[in-house]
Amino acid sequence: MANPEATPAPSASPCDLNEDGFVSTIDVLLFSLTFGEKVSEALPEEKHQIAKCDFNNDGRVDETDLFRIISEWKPLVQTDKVASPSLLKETTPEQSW
Ligand SMILES: [Ca+2]
Ligand SMILES: [Ca+2]
Repeated sequence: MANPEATPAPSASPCDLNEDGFVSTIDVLLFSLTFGEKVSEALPEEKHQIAKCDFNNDGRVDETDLFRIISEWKPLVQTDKVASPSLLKETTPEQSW
């Protein structure tokens, strides 16, 4: 029986784009670089990253995928690798789009 209190495996979320085990600001930053892109129109070298950000596999990175990563984003789990956190400071999970 699965324990509902159990923490899922760190790499379980597709939103963990840099695969460090957390959905953090870095992942949101990576996501933002592909926002609005279509997988079918992506350059070959960008296709993998864009497909990765298309969490619901509908062929493009749009609001649906944004809601998904924000719902999984743990802003408190920050690393010191983010150079410009002020860029993302105004975006909170509570904010309506
Ligand atoms: Ca991550
Ligand atoms: Ca999508």
